[in-house]
Amino acid sequence: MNAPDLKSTGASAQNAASANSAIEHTAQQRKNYYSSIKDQQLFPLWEVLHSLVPQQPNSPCVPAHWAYANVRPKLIESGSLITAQEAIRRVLILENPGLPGSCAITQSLYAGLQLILPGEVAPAHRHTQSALRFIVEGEGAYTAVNGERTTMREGDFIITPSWTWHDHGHEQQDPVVWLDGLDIPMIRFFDAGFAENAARDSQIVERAEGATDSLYSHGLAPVKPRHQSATSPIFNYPYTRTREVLYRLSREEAPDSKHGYLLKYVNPLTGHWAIPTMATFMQWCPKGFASQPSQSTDGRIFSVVEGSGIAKIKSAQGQEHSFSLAPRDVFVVPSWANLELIAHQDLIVFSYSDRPVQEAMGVWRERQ
Ligand code: 1HN
Repeated sequence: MNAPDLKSTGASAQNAASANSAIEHTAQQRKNYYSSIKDQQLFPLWEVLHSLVPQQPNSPCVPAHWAYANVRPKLIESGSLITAQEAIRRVLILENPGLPGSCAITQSLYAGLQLILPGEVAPAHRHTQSALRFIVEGEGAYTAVNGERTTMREGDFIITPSWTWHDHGHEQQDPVVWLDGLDIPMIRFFDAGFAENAARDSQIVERAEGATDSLYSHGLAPVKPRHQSATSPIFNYPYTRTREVLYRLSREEAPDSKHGYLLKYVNPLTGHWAIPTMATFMQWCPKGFASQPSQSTDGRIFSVVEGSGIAKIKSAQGQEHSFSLAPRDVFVVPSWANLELIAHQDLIVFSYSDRPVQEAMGVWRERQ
């Protein structure tokens, strides 16, 4: 249909002008009305409906990359400025540039790089936030959970379940660095945070190292578990074993077109995710592999373990990023962004996300 030519007659020009002034009048009336209800904490839904219920995820979280070569010198420098004891936890927070002031890497998750030096202790405490530790550099530090220590080695995935006592220490040679992943923003959202300091800095060791994990890591479990918890009873999933399982998988099948060889860490008692609020994965893209784009509603945080390559990320708003990946780098892929992984050398990456929570709510989606 053709638009009417408003300039063709004087009458229709006049009609248009009066229509415009009517629109302006209504707009002004509405504005006055909005001002009049503001003091009562009342707001018109019709002005914000589309942004409250977007047609697809439109996260303020942006793709971001922390090259370890840049972060490491600053992290080591922090070691000469403050002790682990004084800091409680000597961590550089990885904050998403799209979420300033939030201490969050995605809307629901926290990430930081923690440094512990030989001879240091990070004192015992507990909180309702769950934590994962992904060991990035060094070995020989330990973390203690509920009276049992486990030694940290590169690539190990270690769990601190909600409300368990935990402290870290280091009695060996070199600096140890790990990635902390916590559900801090999620717990903040629910206003469900509690925390407590222990009476002593280091917990008394109550069991031999490996005692708990050996009960649950062989397809067997005590019929009466010591603790009932939604979190896996295994608290260290060692990299040597994870790497072996990745290799076994590669002997069984071709790589998935989107993910290469992808493993999830599971709670052996339930078969579900190891941590109830955070899904954790290890993934191997063989040398020369270029993935199809993957897209899901869970924002994903990655830590490069081995190899090199490129992460091509296209945000839900259409901005494109290309991050060159080296071991120990961290990068974040926001909800509903497209990720393509290109492996120049065999690329092994750990990742975590809030997928278990989205699944429990029935809202998790991926692009088929
Ligand atoms: C925490 O307890 C640890 O135990 C790490 O290593 C990071 C960030 C915020 C609050 C508590 C840890 C943390 C944290």
